[in-house]
Amino acid sequence: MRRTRIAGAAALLAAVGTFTLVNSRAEAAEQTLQSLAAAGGRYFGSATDNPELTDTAYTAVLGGGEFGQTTPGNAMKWDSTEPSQNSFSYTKGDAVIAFAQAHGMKVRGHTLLWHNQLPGWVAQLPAAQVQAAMENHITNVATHFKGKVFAWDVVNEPFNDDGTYRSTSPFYTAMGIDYIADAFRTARAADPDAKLYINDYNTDGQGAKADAMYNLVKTLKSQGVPIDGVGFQGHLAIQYGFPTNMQANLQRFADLGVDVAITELDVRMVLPRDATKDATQATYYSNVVKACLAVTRCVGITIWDYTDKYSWIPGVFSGEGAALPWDENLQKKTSLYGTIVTALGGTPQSPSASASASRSASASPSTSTSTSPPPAGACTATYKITGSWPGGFQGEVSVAGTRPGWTVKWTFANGQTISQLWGGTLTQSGASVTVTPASWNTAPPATFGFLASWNATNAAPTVTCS
Ligand code: 9MR
Repeated sequence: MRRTRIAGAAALLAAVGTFTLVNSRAEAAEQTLQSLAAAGGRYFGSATDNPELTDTAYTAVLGGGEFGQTTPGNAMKWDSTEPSQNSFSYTKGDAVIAFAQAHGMKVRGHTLLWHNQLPGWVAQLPAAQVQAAMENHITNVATHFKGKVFAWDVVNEPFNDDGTYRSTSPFYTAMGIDYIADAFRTARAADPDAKLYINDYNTDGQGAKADAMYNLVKTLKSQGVPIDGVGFQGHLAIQYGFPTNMQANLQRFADLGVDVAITELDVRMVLPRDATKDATQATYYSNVVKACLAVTRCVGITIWDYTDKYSWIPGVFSGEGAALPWDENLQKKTSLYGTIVTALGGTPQSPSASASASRSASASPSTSTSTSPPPAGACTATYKITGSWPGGFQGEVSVAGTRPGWTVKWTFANGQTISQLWGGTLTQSGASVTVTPASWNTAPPATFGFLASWNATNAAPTVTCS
């Protein structure tokens, strides 16, 4: 119905305007991985896990502004959320969501369907009951976290390294490859707003496994299966070489009409570290960041936790590790971090500059007496009319910058009234509109949309973000 009206009124698509107002705090904003990624319209995130959330030195960095996104490493997996059939537990996932919301980070749901970390009862189900159990699991978990995650890894790791399907997946065994389309459709029905991803490792560069994933995504798209994105885990190791043509590989997926994301980046090495290995590792990180930035539809980068203290690597690959930008003592690896900053388009701060900054802060206590410091960061908002028909129009506002918990305001000049808004909370009083983010949408880059009425004139207003 609305589509007809939009098409019929194409001629009225006047006043499509874009107005941007840059908050003056921009210059003062601290440079972080997230602020640099956000300046390019992307997020920079770190995975986390529940046991670590009690480590206050760890959480100070995780929630301290470096990261605008997090992925729970284990909390939302099947063994955690449905340990016995139809008995659901969300305590761990809710704890990660609560931390993220308190620190302006958005959350990637991970993962609805995986052959690992399945409770024993799933493997014991008769084949005829697997589909119903799978759909029940996805429906319950995605419904619980609806509005709190911006994306889901719906299907995780469907392929073997040679590009064949994993026969160890009970879903594949019971349903064949149809389980994948069914999982996506079930997830979409439960949470229509979350971006739905398929996610795998060793697909970062071109090769048999990436080709298999490419062909699958192409088929799913052609069948109208609701898939929005492809996650490239990015578990790299310097001894195995950098993935082949990573940027071109990401781009060919994007060209299928899906988003892409680097979802679990880490770069391990055979221990001990040395200067040569560190330099190779830094190049790998830099190449991944640059590959993502070069692909418009690459929406963000997540490292698989930020510190070697909590990395999964040493427990799985004996004698390997040192894979992350912070070491096991939670100290930033200055050179690696600086390389990532540079790849993101920033300028590494010299250690002496930051040391003198903290010295001068402690030398003038009057500057640190405020008990509630001003919220960090700056933001910009861009208003767009995306469709218009007689009496009505649809709009979209994108928020960029570094400010978690943004507020966007404008004043309509022609009596327009919003009837419905998604992605945020609306207050419209006469002509003035104020929008604050939905809980899952607090960290830029963020978008919200709305439907509104108009008459005669529909000028795009000047929008502010604070
Ligand atoms: O980081 C996760 C680790 O704590 C778990 O023990 C492990 C169990 O398989 O899963 C880790 O995360 C994996 C992720 O869910 C999927 N891709 C590979 C990751 C590393 O194994």
